[in-house]
Amino acid sequence: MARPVLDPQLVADENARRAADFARDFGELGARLKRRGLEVEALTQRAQAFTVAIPSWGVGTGGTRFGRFPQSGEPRDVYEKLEDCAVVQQLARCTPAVSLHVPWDRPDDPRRLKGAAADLGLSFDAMNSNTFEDHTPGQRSYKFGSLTHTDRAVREQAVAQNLECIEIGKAIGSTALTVWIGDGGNFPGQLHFRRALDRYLESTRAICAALPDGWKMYLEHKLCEPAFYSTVLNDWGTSYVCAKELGPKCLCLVDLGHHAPNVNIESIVSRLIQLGKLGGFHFNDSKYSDDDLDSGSIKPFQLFLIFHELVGAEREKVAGFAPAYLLDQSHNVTDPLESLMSSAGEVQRAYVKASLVDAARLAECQERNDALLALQTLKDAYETDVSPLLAEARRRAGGAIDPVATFRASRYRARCAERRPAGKRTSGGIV
Ligand code: AOS
Ligand code: ZN
Ligand code: ZN
Repeated sequence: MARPVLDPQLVADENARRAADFARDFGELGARLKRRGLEVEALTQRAQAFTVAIPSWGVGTGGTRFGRFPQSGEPRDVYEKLEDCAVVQQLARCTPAVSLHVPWDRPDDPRRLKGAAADLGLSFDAMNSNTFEDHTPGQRSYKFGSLTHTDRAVREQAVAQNLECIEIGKAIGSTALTVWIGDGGNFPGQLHFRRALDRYLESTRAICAALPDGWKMYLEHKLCEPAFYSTVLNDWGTSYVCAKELGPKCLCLVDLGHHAPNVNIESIVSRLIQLGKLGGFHFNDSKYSDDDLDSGSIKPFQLFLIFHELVGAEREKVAGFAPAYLLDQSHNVTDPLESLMSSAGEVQRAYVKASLVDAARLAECQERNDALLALQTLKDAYETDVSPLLAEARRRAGGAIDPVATFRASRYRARCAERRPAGKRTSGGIV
């Protein structure tokens, strides 16, 4: 049994206050869905089965290069981060796993960390290596790259860091490694594009060779930042070519903020599914670039269309299709726990809404080239408010009908501020 961080009675009381209105809303949604031939019970069970992981770096306040505004009561170490993740899971009930970032959250005793997580009812998702900044005094610098650096010794150091991640991951029960590098150039001519990619392949091949059986390695491409002229793994096509070259353990990871403006991400997702190389997602939202805003806050229809591709692949039982889902956001102006709870709900919402699509009718529209009715078919699903169904999925699992309101009622952050005095510098979110 997981040790609850918040008093379960408080959650029950908050739910009881909302019970009457909620029951009416859930009943009405059930009736509406039934008229369309959809079963609310089956959909609620689908919602309950859906999960998205939380990044260990997401529970600290994030920032930009112009600064960070920490709030009181932030977690000061990886154990307090786990406690915060457990609060998100207790209320949202679709975030049972944590994705660990090394060295930001390097555990001194991985087995103890695994035990602490299990005590809170949490497990570990993909490991994340960090070779995009210098963190250990005396180590070789990543200023001009890591896995693709011109200096072999720097590349070897970066490979070794990834191997350390795998070792920690083995001890805490993870089965995947996500590799994102900041390697690239700020000036035309700075990098020899082909040689840099050759070095990337050489380094990632060495990492791949160390993956235990049953493990996956996810390659995360990114168009720009911190390098602003070119990056080595710049787009999904390059990522696909590398993943194919590296073999079956290696797959592509799509971070929604890592593409050129207006790129059709859902079509990229469908390509990777078709090519058998879709490994997973970093969910967030953006207006301009890698803004790392809350999922579903800017382009919820895009998120729905991405899930339309994912649910379609699930429905059609595409071989080997089992993508990993993670939130990758920077919470600069909100309480990170509130953002994580509501973002997890938005991703789950997109999944459930995509499950409402009348696939047979859509296929017919596509055959007849009926563009207008095809869009209408998608919109029928997208415009259905499934909020009561999501709330029911949480309630049944012991979570909150309204997670953010319940979190505020718990005064968790204020209580953390008392027991987590500032002083010790905490590693925040993404800065
Ligand atoms: C960077 O832009 C990538 O999205 C990374 O996946 C992630 O944000 C990072 O590993 C956390 O620092
Ligand atoms: Zn990412
Ligand atoms: Zn990013």
